Amino acid sequence: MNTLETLEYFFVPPEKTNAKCSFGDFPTKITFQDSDAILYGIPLDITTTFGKGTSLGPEAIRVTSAKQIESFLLDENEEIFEKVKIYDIGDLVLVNMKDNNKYEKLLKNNLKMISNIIKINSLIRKEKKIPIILGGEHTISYFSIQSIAHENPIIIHFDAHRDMKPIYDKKKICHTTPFFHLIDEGHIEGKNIIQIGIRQSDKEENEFAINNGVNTYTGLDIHKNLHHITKEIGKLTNNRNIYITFDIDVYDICYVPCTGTPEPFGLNPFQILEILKSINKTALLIGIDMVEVAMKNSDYREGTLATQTLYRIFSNLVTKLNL
Ligand SMILES: [Mn+2]
Repeated sequence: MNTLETLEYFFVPPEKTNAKCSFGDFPTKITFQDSDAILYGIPLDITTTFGKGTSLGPEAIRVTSAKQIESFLLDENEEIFEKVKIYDIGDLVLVNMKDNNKYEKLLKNNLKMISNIIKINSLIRKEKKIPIILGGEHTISYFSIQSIAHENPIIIHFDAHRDMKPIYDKKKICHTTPFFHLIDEGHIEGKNIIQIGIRQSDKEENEFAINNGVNTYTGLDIHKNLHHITKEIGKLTNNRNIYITFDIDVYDICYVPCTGTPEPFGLNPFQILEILKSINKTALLIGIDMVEVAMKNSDYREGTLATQTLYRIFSNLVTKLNL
C-alpha cells in the first residue's frame, strides 16, 4: 500500500461527509502527490461539558469555504489555492452512539480513534506535507502535537482558555487538559508554547503555566499592547518550526455564537491578523489544528471565521522552504 492508500483507510471521503464537498472546492483539483498540505476533519463532540455543536465544525468550514468565501484574498492580493495546494482527505471515522450504548465505552473507543492522529500526521510529515485538522473539540491537539514534537516546534496556541487542567469532569484526556499533559509528559516544554488571547484559567492552571515558562499574552495584554507583543512574537518565532493550534473562542464572544464556551474580553479579526503577520518570515509552518468550531441552527458564522482565519494563516506564514 502507498501512503495515500494507508491514510484513506482512516477516513470518510469529503463528498461522503455531511458537507458533501471538499474544503475550498478549488477550481484546480489537487492530487495527493502534488499537494503541500493534507486537510482532514475530526467531528468530535464527546468530552465537551457546556455547549455542544463541535461535531458540526468540519461541515461548517467545508461548506463556507466551498460555497461562500472567495479563495482570492483581496487584502493580500493572493490566490490561496496557488500558494498552498491543499488535499482534503475527508473526516476521520469515529464511533457513534448507535454502536456504543454506554458513554464510557463511547469515550474510550473515540479516544482510541483519535489517537490514530499520531500515525496519520507522521505519515503526512514523512511526505513533507503539512497536516491541517478541522475540529472538533480541542482534545485532538493532545495527539496532534505529540506527532510533531520531535521537530522541536514552537506552539502558537490561540485560545480564551489555558486548557491546562490535569483532570476535568473525571476525564484525564479531554478538551480542557491537552496542554497540561503535553508538558507534564515531556512532549513539549512550556517555553516553547505561546498562549494568545487567554482570559479564563483557574489558579492551578495559571501557576502551572508560569512555573513552566509558558509565554502568555492575555486578551487584555493584546488590547493594551499589541504593537509591543507583535515584536516579541517576531523574536520568539525566529528560525523556528511553527505549529498553530487555534481555538475559535480566542475571538470575542460577539464573533462566535455557536462554540461551547465563548468568552468576553476577546480578540477581533484585525488583532488576529496583526499577530499572524508578526510571525517571523524565517519560521516554517509544520501543522495546524482549527478547533472548537461549531454550528447551531445552520448558523455558519464560525465556519466563515475559521475559513478566513485559515486563509490568512496560509497567506502570511511560510509553508515551504525555498532550498
Ligand atoms: Mn477555548
